[in-house]
Amino acid sequence: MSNPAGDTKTKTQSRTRTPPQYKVLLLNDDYTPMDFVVEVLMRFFRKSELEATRIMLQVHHEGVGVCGVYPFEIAETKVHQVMEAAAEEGHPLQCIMEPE
Ligand code: TYC
Repeated sequence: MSNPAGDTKTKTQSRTRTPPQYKVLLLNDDYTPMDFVVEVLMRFFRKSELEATRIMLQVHHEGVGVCGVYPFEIAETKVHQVMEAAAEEGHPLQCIMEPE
């Protein structure tokens, strides 16, 4: 046994375990209305109108922007919610996730 006394912690492990985190990203396109993107950021990512507008404009100008960082299943749910809302309205908005 590598730790016979059982009273020390392996140095390579973090003391507080946090689940792996995933960035949820919005991608720019030429057709989705700016107002719709702002609404999505407020509704699904709980952003203020000011912050939602800032993120939307960042995506518009730079091509991609971070909506938030979450554990895997929450990130996955957010991506589905955004894609479903966009599809319902006929917008080509793309939302993806990637490891932080
Ligand atoms: N580029 C879009 C427009 O000019 C606005 C937009 C912003 C679309 C962010 C998608 O993730 C996006 N209407």
